[in-house]
Amino acid sequence: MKALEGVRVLDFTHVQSGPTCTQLMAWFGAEVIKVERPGVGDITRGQLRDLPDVDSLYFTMLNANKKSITLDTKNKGGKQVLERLVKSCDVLVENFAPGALDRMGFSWERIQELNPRMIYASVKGFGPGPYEDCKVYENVAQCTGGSASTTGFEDGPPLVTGAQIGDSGTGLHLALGIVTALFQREKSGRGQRVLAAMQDGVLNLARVKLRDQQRLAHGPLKEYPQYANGGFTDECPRAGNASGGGQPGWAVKTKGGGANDYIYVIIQPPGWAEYMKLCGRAELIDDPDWATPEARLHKLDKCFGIIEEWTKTKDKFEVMEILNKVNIPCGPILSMKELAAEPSLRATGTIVEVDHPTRGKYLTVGNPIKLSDSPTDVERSPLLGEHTLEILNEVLGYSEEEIESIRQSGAVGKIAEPVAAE
Ligand code: CAO
Repeated sequence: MKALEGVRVLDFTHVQSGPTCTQLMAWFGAEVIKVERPGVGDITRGQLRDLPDVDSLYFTMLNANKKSITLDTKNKGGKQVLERLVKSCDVLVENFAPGALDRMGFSWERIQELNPRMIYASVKGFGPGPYEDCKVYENVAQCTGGSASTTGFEDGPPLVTGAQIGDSGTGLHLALGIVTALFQREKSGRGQRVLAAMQDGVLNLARVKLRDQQRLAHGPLKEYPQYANGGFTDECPRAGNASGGGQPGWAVKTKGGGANDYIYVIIQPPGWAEYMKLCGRAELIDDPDWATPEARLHKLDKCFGIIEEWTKTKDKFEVMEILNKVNIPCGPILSMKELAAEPSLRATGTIVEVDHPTRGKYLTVGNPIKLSDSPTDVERSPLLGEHTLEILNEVLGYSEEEIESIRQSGAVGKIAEPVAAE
């Protein structure tokens, strides 16, 4: 028995933010029915393809464990099927452009009429306000949520991060909203609206930077490189690789000189003596110009420079081993190539190999949240419309004659051939 078994999700999501949320729900055991436009499907099926005529990794890595039904929801017959789906699902998740579902004829009021227990969850770019009608993609959210203005080096442009905090981050926020609403429904019997705006989600993840904006009014941010190098304006600056916490940190080079031959090191007060012993600079352990955190604050670049002279003589894994032995936290900069090959991530199911009927084997990131009583089995993503007949018949209870008339109406497009069992 899985944690969300018995919960049926009408998955009206596309691209990344919404699919992240419904994929997680599927991994926790919900039955996720992805509704896609006939002939086209989720736009990501065809985006950034690495193989011709095969669902892209973009799609396959975000839509595991789901079923796919094709449905033209602007067609009269399609709307009728959608109504039946709304009545038979617990949760509707969508991330269309603002107003798209209303234009389809499925406003929140209408959904409540059809199914008062429905949880109607949306990702939008912005919450209510001047930008609420805007379409938004990942990097737009990173820029409008405060991440880009605080990422990068002090003398460089704002930077977006590789982690998809706007899309996948907001999908995670939405998933928490949905399960919370399901929990409340246990007591109230009613569904509710759940909204996760991407700007809000990014700002939530950049919370410490709003902390620093307010600290700035009361003096310089001593852990930022600007404290030694130059000064501050009245806006929270970009901190380069400085630690976001209370202890100074930086990425220093290691042996090899490759793009990812770096390790992130942190100087906590008890670690100073250990570092200086390793670096052959024991004379700095008790030198008042170096011995205390206050004395080091003005010359953190020099401190990390001394450490780097030592780390450059070892590879990043050796440095990690040596520093952890003396209780110094650090993190090698791991490339995607290294992560994909990491046996411990395979062993825990965080990286999973999946087989797909047209693509063959591929790697995906499995469920990063582990429940002791609800294990995750990662299954391949569905082909476009693969479960159309099954859903019409087994979930919605349409007879064969009714299905034939739905087909004739053009509501479901061309029905896919059944896929041979793997
Ligand atoms: N049958 C018929 N029509 C369908 C359909 C179906 N099964 N599924 C979708 N459509 C229609 C929608 O109703 C909409 O029609 P209208 O414009 O006439 O109302 C149309 O397809 C396009 O939907 P869209 O506007 O959402 O798509 P887009 O490519 O223009 O915009 C995006 C994409 C992501 C910018 C926009 O959806 C958005 O801002 N979403 C909210 C924020 C978000 O999630 N962004 C993250 C995207 S990356 O994860």
